[in-house]
Amino acid sequence: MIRRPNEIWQASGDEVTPKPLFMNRRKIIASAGAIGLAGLAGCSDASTAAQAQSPVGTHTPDPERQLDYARSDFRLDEALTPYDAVTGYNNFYEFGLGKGDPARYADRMTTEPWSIEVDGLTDRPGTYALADLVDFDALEERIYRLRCVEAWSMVVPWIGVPLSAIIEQLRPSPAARYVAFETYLNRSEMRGVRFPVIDWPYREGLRMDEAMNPLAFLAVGVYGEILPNQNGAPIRLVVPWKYGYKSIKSIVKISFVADQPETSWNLTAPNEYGFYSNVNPQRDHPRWSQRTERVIGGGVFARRDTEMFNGYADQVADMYAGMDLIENH
Ligand SMILES: Nc1nc2c(c(=O)[nH]1)N[C@H]1C(S)=C(S)[C@@H](COP(=O)(O)O)O[C@H]1N2
Ligand SMILES: [Mo]
Repeated sequence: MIRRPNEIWQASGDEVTPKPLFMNRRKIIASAGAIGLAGLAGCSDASTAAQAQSPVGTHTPDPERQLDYARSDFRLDEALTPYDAVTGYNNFYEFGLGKGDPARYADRMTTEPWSIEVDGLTDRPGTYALADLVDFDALEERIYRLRCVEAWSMVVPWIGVPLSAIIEQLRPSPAARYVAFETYLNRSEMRGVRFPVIDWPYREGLRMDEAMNPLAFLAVGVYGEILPNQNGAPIRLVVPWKYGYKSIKSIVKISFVADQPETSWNLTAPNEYGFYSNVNPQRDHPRWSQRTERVIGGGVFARRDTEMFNGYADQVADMYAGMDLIENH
């Protein structure tokens, strides 16, 4: 992957936690019941207040893009990455290699209507409209850390549904041991695909037990609103214990298969990017260390130690019992 020294978020000079971010966090904690409401004057109706208020940064919420969702238990008690970084510092190579390219060019992608083709080892193959697959009355918010393989991370409030709910609805047969995903591909809308950085369309996959793990999530929103195109509208995967590239964006195809599917980065550079791609500070990338990570939006020098499975070991380590995680990186 290409690394840019002049990453735009780093250059923006935003080195302190903005005040709205701090307030937002307090309201979220209050609504999750982690602390009482005492001392939070003005925040008594915490959950609606948190949902209605302006997300962090300069962004003004667009009433047309607001989603209804419930909070859930999947959250980090940490400062959220500012809205402007979550939606302005992206990897979506279909729109270019620069971190600012997706925010600049992804608007050209047509996301409505959107359908998803389902094939392979399932009782319910076919072409599904987005609303037939995702129950928009059952959305929840999950705050997950996204740890990019390029050794930076963000803390993001996603809105969506568990991947397991969708898979159960699609009834894969017992022979389906993996699930594969494909991203939308349109040469006239995606200026980055003329570069053969990878063999388009972008492809990813999970073992079925990984896909059914309660942490695996399909996001349709972020920061209380419909996903912006640069974050993978209208639907993208979020697999928080794996490097960010597993979290495939703008999904148009789901296939249930018996054998381990091909995945884009593994095809491109197999010694650098494996199929599993679990976050692992013990296994350095051949060209850089994975022991620490830069905290996006936390200022130029903000770093943290990378955690095994990105901090989600309690929920996922069992799935890899007995596996050599250096070999199976
Ligand atoms: N289709 C597609 N999905 C993708 C990518 C991509 O280039 N194309 N980049 C991945 C990488 S490397 C990361 S780190 C995350 C970034 O998600 P974000 O921009 O929403 O933070 O998206 C992943 N999903
Ligand atoms: Mo990434």
